[in-house]
Amino acid sequence: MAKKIPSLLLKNGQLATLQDDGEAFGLIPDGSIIVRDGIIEWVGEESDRPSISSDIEIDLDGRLVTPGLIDCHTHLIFAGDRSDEFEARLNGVSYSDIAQAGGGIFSTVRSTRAASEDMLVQTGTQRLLRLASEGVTTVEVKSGYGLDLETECRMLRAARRAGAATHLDVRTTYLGAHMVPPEYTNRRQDYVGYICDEVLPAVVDQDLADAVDGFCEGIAFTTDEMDAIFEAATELNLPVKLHAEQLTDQGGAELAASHGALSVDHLEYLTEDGVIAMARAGSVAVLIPGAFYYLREHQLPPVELLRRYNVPIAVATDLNPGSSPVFSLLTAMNMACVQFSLTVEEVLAGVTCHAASALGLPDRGVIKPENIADLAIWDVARPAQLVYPVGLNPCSGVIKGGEIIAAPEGQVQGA
Ligand code: DI6
Ligand code: FE
Repeated sequence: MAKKIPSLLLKNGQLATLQDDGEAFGLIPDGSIIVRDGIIEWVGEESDRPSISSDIEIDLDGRLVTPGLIDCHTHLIFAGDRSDEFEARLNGVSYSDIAQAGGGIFSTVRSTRAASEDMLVQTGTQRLLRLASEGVTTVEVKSGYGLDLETECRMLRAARRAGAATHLDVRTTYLGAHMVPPEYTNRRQDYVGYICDEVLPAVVDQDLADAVDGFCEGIAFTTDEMDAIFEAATELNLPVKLHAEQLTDQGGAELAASHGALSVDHLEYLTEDGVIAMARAGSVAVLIPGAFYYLREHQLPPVELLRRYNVPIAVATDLNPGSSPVFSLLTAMNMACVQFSLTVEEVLAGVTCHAASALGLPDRGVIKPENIADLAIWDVARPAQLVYPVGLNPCSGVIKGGEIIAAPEGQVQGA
């Protein structure tokens, strides 16, 4: 029998609903939320609230409530450490040079191939809980540090198991096209064939992935190679997304858009044609300020063009051991404001409703009836206080699927 989730009333809160109702943040200044069976039943002004009985009441006492945050791009299942490369980069060696010398992603591939599934689950769980402490309730996790069938499946299973060990929802993405592995050097086409004919069908057979991704870059995969992989993914009914135009313009955004990609990610070198293609396809632009910061990039993503063509913008940590060892979505949000000049409202939409679209999850990211009751409660008076400091965590409560994971002290009554 399904577990009975008590009904909940959250009252006297400032609700940043993210509803598209003309109000900044979809804000309801004195609002309540009624949750039943893990689903939002009613949301609105406290004064309009229907009188209902609920098992548990939380008096928010003016606190801000947002949808549970969504980190829609991470590589948080990995083994090993790359602080040596961080040091080398400080001494002037570039990220691409390190990759071409067999380090970078290859270094993490060696460590991850040697790691047990249990070890990956354990470290992955810790990283998920770190994100969760800042109000994150849904996280996307990519493979891509195994590259062979066995390790890729181990990573995806570990991601799912780590999710199950926490209260978070984990969505998994198969990223076999991260790098051409050493055993396929000079046999690139064979590796693409291996992905399409062997790994992808096995991943689908074992139901391990919710989407397929690739790294379209001078040091990784070409648009033609990604085209073949996306064809194979589409045959198997898996949605696609792409790391594109991070270090150079390869036309990856157009390619991804032509396959109806859920999202195209990074995008520093995105052109206007790429923006137009994404707008037509409805692909979300996932911006990654952590990688921009760590790689000390100078080329900014074309935020003005994304706005002009109404391409939805999401923001993610890209949590990975190389280009973005960022274990905090609030920090990534701050970086997106400071480095990319996103507004507070854009950045909050970028980790809620637009991040949900980037994962193809229409049931979350907005506080509205019929959505899953994933909520974050914050000890702040204004949304800007979420992103203004670095290193402060004002999250004082989390509701996941109607269950209270944490709540402000002394504010819960009932049950
Ligand atoms: N782009 C990134 O930023 C990460 N992967 C990718 O394709 C970096 C992964 C790493 O450096 O380990
Ligand atoms: Fe990435």
